[in-house]
Amino acid sequence: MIRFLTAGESHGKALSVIAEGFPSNLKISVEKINFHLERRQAGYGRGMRMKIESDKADIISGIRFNKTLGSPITILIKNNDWENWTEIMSINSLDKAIEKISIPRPGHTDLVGVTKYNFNDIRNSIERSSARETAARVAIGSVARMFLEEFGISIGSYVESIGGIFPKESFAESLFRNDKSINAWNISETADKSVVRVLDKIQEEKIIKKIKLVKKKGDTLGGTFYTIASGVPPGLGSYIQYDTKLDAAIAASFMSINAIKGVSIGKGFESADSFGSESHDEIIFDGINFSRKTNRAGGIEGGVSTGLPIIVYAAMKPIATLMSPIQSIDLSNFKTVSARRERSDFVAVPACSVIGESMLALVIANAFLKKFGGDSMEEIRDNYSNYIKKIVPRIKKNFRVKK
Ligand code: EPS
Repeated sequence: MIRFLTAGESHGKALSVIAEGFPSNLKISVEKINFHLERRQAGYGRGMRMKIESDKADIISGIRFNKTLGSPITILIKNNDWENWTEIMSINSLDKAIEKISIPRPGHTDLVGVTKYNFNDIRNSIERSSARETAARVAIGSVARMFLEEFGISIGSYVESIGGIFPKESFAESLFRNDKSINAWNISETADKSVVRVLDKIQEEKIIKKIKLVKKKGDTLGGTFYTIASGVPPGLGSYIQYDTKLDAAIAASFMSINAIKGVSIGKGFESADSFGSESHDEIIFDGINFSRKTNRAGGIEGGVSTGLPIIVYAAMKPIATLMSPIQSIDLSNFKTVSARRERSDFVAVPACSVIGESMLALVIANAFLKKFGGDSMEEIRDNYSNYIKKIVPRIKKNFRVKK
């Protein structure tokens, strides 16, 4: 189905992504890609780099007259900062010596990177492991969103906590109650109005205060965020194999985002402490469709989508680069030293939530194509509507329900 690869170093010339598997005749708006790229760059607590960059998608292949061709889609995102790094990131070897980095930062890929790839300069692993790479994922994730929007599926997110500061009342409870028809993108639009992407004003003020303090101290913060997909039909994913389960694919994709240390679906860890009667979602029939009284399962049962919103909760650890560094070892002399300081962000949880949206869009688009796949949008639309309108009639027929 959808396969994609990203390439590019943080301070290299550009980032790029090449994706295959999107059908033909999908309408593409470059403005929409740029809109999500801009959302990823935002958030209070980011460092100086985001003042240098202004990420824009440069489409190289796969699209003609604003529609996909079914051929590989390639998108480039220029690194504005590259101009300041042409020597350090030179493709060709230089006559002059370039300063090597020998002090690893705990929590970053510095030590594991040089260990694994046999480098004599930590710069070689910093560049690719940087979260800058996620701009390429957001670019292709935006294409996945445009695909999903054609079928009424929307994706959104908001930040639940930063530095342990939670809202007085969690909005997630209303998601689990399934008490209103949720449009995931509307949640995102509300979150986007906050500089830290939270839904609670008082919480926002407290978080900003804490980030200011952390900046002064030269420390960093992590946090948690919810990512939601609404309008997802029942039947995506499968319970047949470990690698066909939708929740497994979602968890893997979120874990692949830089600095993510925890992922759960629906009530997740909390459900481990509840009774079965308080954990599962009672089945109802509203006269037209099956639904549930609640959505504690987060829209997935047995690896298959239930038709209710998919709810993913993820935890991001604090950024590893500290201006008041913790202990490390200088690899050039094995002496105990403080870890290296380097320009970085203090908090990137708001950006991370936008990246979560992109990964969720890609995973759902992939599962959608697996179920309804065809070469063109028209073919997929037929497959989809045929399935949807026959769900209840088929159950009635199979179970011999009298009219
Ligand atoms: C990052 C370090 C910072 C971040 C970067 C991730 O960049 P720099 O080293 O250039 O100051 O700003 O994130 C991005 C550039 C981005 O686009 O998100 C790191 O070390 O992982």
